[in-house]
Amino acid sequence: MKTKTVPTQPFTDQRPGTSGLRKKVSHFQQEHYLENFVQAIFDTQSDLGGGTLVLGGDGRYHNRTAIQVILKMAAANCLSEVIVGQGGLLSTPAASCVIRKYKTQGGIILSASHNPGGPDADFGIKFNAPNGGPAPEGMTEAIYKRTLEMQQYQISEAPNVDLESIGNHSVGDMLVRVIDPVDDYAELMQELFDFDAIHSMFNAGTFRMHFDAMHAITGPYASRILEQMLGAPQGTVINGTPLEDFGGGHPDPNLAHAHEIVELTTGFEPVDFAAASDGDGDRNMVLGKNFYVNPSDSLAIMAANAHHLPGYRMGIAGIARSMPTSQAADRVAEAMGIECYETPTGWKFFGNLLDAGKITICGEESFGTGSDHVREKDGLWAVLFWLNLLAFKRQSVRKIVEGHWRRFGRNYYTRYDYEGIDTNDANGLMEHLQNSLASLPGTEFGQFVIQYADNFSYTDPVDGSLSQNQGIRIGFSNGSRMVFRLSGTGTEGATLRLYLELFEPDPAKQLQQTSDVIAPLVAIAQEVAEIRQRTGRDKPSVIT
Ligand code: VG1
Ligand code: CO
Repeated sequence: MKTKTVPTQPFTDQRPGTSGLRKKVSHFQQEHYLENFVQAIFDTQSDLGGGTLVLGGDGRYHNRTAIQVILKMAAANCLSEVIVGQGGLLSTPAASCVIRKYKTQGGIILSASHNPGGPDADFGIKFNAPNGGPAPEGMTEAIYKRTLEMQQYQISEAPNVDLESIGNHSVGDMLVRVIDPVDDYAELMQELFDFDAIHSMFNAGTFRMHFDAMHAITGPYASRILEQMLGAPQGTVINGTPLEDFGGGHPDPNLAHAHEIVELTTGFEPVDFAAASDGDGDRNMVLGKNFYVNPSDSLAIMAANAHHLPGYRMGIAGIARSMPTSQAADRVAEAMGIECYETPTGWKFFGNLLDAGKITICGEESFGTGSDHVREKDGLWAVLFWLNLLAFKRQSVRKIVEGHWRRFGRNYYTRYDYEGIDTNDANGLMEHLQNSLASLPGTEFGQFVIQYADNFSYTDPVDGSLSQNQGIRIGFSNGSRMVFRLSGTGTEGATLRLYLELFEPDPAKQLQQTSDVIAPLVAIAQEVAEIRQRTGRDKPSVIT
């Protein structure tokens, strides 16, 4: 095999964000752009030389091209083996599962997750460590530093690999093992959940559900597991064929973008249960009949009920939630006498806690929940968790959630996203908040009195690493809270996220409209952050 050394120049914009490097496809198509980043991974992860890499993506436009490039670079960088999902497909949680199961030296996942796909949309790449989880900050910083000094990369001149045929292939001396992308993941799910109980629930014929794969990666996984293994009727999975542009949609499972599945839970003959996942299969939205489960509540409910399910029968060691996620999980942890850790946004911060056995269940408000079974959030896992819980409790989704509120209190919660605002305006708003922190405590807005205001920083309890500047928190004496932060996954301008939360312990007041309850906090947020004046926006672009 001939190997080429290609001269290149550094790009200065390859610092990974919340979850890898995400840019427009056209940006990735610049000569050497992808190659530089991949070479930086190989240069900094010395165990990959002579080792095994897992490779796959969510099937979006540019996935196949990128996979062929990475395979040739892997061979030229002396890897001994690459495990690839058939067709270049692997959901993010499945990639994590495969990395762990075959004890590889890491994985490269090609995805921009919930961002739209297609020639004019987004692409992304991230490295996952040998524990199966997203590279921690120290690692992503090392990769970024390396990109800044990149002068050359290695690539083999071998022909493309046939990604369609399962089995062994090669690029020069390197083995390329094309695997079924679903098999290992499906096997793991069988170990965690009571498939017989779920099967019986479908068999009884009275329980109806739909799953919306949003033309993204979870189609093949959901069809195999829900329809073939668990006996759900054919057609349970909708939009199940992965498309390079996700059918022109926005594969983000929330009330704004996944309206097709929401409509199946409302209106004429609503189904009992519905769910959707995102572009790369790590997010989930869960719905009952005429009922939406807030992701923060979902995390708390999972933590409170995990011990009912086979994979978690021994109980859970602890819980973690990202900082902006509601404090519903904290109340469960308190009741169970276990720890609830508050981490910065992004799954990479859960890795150490999971590895150290400090937590079993973790999640984020952004439709992400997961456990120690892999090191990524896991959309279909969450759906199976809920299905198993429904089969066990024989109650509706609404009953389960309302019962949880009665027991633990309800954390009313909502998130406002102001997308595509001017970067300078966004930075100005955050700076203004930062400068107000000292003067805010004690300020009264009607019954709301600010108790604390800070910029969240996190010291990892396992390795002591410090992550600063992770978002502005403003807490009130009645337990309410608001959080401001800028997104680290967007590819256009800036996105301001405002997270609002109000705690209601009184069961008689737990069944109100979230928007009504949260309204006073919206007004306070506007006043404190001067959102309208600084961004020119009267209202958010997305409310979840
Ligand atoms: C968003 C979410 C965050 C999530 C991240 C990756 O990040 O808020 O909770 O971990 O996306 O999810 P940000 O920086 O835009 O707020 V995924 O499914 O896009 O990999
Ligand atoms: Co995702």
